[in-house]
This record gives sequence, structure tokens and C-alpha cells, in this order.
Amino acid sequence: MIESASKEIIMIDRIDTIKAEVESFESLNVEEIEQFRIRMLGRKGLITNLFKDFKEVPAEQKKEIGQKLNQLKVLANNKVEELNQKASRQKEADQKEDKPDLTMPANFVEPGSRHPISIVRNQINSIFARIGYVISEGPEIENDWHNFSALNFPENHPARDMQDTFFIEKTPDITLRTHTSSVQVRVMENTQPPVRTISPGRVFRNEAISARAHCIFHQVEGLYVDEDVSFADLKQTLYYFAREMFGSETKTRFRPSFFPFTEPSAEMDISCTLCGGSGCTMCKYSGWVEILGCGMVDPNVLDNCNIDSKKYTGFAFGMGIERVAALKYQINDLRLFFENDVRFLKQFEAVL
Ligand code: 2U9
Repeated sequence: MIESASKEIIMIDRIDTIKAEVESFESLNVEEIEQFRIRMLGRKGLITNLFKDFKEVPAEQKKEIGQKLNQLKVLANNKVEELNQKASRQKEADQKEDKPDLTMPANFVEPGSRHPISIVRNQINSIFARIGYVISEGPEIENDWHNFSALNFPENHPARDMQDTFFIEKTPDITLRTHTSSVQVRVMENTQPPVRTISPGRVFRNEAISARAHCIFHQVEGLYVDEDVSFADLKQTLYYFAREMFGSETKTRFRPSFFPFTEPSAEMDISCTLCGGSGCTMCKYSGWVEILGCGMVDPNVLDNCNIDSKKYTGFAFGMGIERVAALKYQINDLRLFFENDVRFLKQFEAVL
């Protein structure tokens, strides 16, 4: 009698201890909840074991203990179900809150590539850097002196006309620069020779946009001023440039020309980059294509910049980067450089 009474007490104690554990268990982690279920209700679980021991309970106590045991089993089952539901609601809420799901595959980021104008500008810069030229930069909004007067443009020169130049409203002295020669005027005003510099940059001209012209384009202008600089130096420097830029087979020729800021002046042609000189539609069957303008710096320009034209001479040249790029990559419409169509830009991905 004593023995069966103490068995009953032990059984009730075990039920109460496990009940306390079930009641206090909290988790929103589905793996932890599953561990808990196995610990309580699994094949060797605490509650399952109680049911096995229940067979030993004497018949007269079976009713009371059996009821407690069933209540405990229901409690544990409800707890597992309730926690699993809470966990799944929490997961949904997390997703709604746009919390990043770190298990998702990363978004593909399309890599960019350098614009062909930047590619060619960098190539030109590096070709001249190798023979001692330094890069100079200056403002895109200029005054009349640096853009025109210092460069020997007469008062009534057509380039000063509203049709060719963008002026800032009500201030006729202020223009958008029409060439980067203005940068080199500034360099000469502040430095005594030797001066060996190139000026890459954007320039602006009031022109209708077409396949061959644009109101904004890019130039590189070059300037070398020192004692005894000759036209032979000019020709050899530009011959070196042409071969570095377009390949060692490239030929050059010079034709007389005119610019207000150089005397004598010339235009340089290179052998056609498409047919090599034998004649094709690109060179209009002449075998030659124009690439740049050049000349010996007019002594007036040197004097305007406080450089003694009796002591120093210099040569200068200027080229449009779009034109160099068009010849190098056989592009027949300048507008492509400004439209940023990725189908065009993608073709330069592999070029550095
Ligand atoms: C200074 C003095 C003289 C730069 C030069 C050219 C000839 C030339 C054009 C080529 C195509 C401009 O982009 S383009 O339209 N340039 O023909 N430029 S000599 O002469 C200078 C520069 C600076 C102080």
C-alpha cells in the first residue's frame, strides 16, 4: 500500500516537472521546436516514457493519473503546434518588411566600360607623355582674350560670329571655348619656355548636329615653345604620333593651310586607315584622310603671352578626338559618340 502510494506521488511529481518545462518553453526557431517535440513526444521522449510507466500504476489510481497524463500530452502537442505557427507567421512578417534574404542569389551588375572618346584621349595623352609633354587643363567658359584676341583672331573674324560661337547672354566677352588653345594661352602667360604641353578637353561650336559635326566635341591641342623649334620638329613629332596611333605602316603628308594663330600653317593627312592608301569610299579614292591642323605659332601670339618672339619659336597642332576615334575604329556617324547606346559602347569593352 505504502509502495503503491509513493509510486503514485513520484509519477505525479514527474508529470508536474515536465508540465512546468512544457509551459516555460519558448522559441521561434523551427529546429529548436522540433528538438523540443522529440524530447517530449518522440519514441523515447519524456512524455512517451511516462505512458510506458503508466502500465505499472495500480488500477485504483489509473483514472486520476491517466487524466493528468493525457492533459500533459495535449499541452505538449498544442505547444509545438502553437510555436510552429508563430514561427511561420514571423517568417512571413520578416519577408514583408523587406528584410534582405541573405540566401538569395546576388543581382547581376552589368559592368561598365570606358567610352571610346576617353579611350582615344588616353591613348593620345600617353603617346605625347612619352616624348615629354605634360597635360594642361583650363575653363570651358572663357573670355574673349583667351579664346580669340590672344590667338591673333582679327576683330571681324567669322569664328567670333554668333553663328559659330556660343556667347553667354548679355556678356559678349564671355564665351564657351571654341578650342582648347585658350588653355595653352593661359599656360604661356604663366610659364616661360621651354613649354611642352597638350590640352585635351570639351569644346563648343554653334553648329547644326549631323553625321559629320556636333555642337560639342573633344579636342587635343599641342604646343611646343623653345629656342630653335623648327617646322622639321613639328613634322617629325606628328609623324611619330601618327605611327603610334594608327600603326607603323602609316604615312603622313602635309598640305598648306591657314589659321590666325599659326604661320605657316598646314593640315596633316594620314594614309587611309581602311584601305591603307589604295583607295576606298572612306578616303574618296584619294588614299589619304585629314587628321589634324598644325603650324608654327604666330610671333604675335607669343608676344601676346609675354614670350619673346625674337628669342623663341614654337609649333602647335590641334585635332578632334571624335575624328581620330572615327578613323581608328571606322565609325561613320559622329552622333554615335553622344547617344550612349549600349550596343555601340559595348563594342569597346575589350579596349583599355
Ligand atoms: C596656341 C597657339 C596655337 C593649335 C592648332 C589647329 C592648328 C587646328 C583644328 C583641328 C580640328 C581644331 O578640332 S578641330 O576643329 N585645329 O587645325 N590647332 S594649330 O594652335 C595653337 C594652339 C595654342 C597658344
